[in-house]
Amino acid sequence: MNQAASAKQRFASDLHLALSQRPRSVAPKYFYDEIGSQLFEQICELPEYYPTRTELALLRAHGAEMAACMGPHAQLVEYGAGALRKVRHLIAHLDEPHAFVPVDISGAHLLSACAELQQAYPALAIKPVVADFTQPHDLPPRPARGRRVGFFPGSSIGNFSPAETQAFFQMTAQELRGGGLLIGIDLIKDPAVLHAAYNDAAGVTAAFNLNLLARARRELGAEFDPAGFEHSAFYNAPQQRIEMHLLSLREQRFRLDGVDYEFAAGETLHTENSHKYSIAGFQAQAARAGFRAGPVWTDARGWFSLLWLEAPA
Ligand code: AVI
Repeated sequence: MNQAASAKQRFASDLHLALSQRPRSVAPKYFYDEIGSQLFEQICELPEYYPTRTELALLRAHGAEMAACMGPHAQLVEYGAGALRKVRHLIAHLDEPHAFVPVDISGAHLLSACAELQQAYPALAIKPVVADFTQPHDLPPRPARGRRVGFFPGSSIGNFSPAETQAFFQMTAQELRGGGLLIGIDLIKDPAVLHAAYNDAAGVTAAFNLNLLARARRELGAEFDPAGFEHSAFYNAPQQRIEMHLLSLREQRFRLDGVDYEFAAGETLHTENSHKYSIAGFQAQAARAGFRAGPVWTDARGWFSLLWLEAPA
């Protein structure tokens, strides 16, 4: 079976599983087909969605200090690399970097982003790794002189479950031992700000969420009435997270591969959690995997932070 066919089969079996359980819940990775990835790019530009521009401003203002934490001759590994826009603010300040190693599951996008980056930094050794970084993967050998360091921006960690978060810390503490990790996190704040960020006036986040169902129709031939579902996003204060759901507006049937799934009015398919953190709480979670807290950079409103975490040898 080729890669596309096996990805399609995994989507189908995960969706069957999601629809069979109560409460119904599916992994947010299924947002990101071509259309979903474009919608996410648009979300990052929305006036209400502050994380991307806040993190970029921190990188612009403090990239030199962050690069200094990484040290000379560093091998910089970016997890889930995407368009490679943010990392430029580190690369520009790194002292004779050994190599840049972006790790991403989407090979075609990764390679075209690397080609663009290479034009801006012709002398930089770029060694892309096409892999799911949450699964066991190989990296190029460690640098002889500098340290191996990591970069995980965007508060992407916020979309992980607590178990996945701990697994990520365990994996990176090992992979980056003797180096460190620079990680972006979205902070706990006024729920009204969070609500606006995930319920934008232009309806882009709604389209992003609903694209998961549209994708099931396009790719898997799922049969349902798209008008029967609505985007729902709210702050769950006890769990300190935004939850996104697809809300069934009435009693209806969703058919996948000839199997009928009944939705009651008001029933949801839970599509994403986006955890929000306190700095101390996040550092405590990382410490359980052995990371030691280092410098922290936060914007004036206290909405977003980049944290340096040292990984002991
Ligand atoms: C990718 N991730 C960090 C985004 C977030 O804010 O949790 C995904 C997103 N979902 C809705 N808007 C943006």
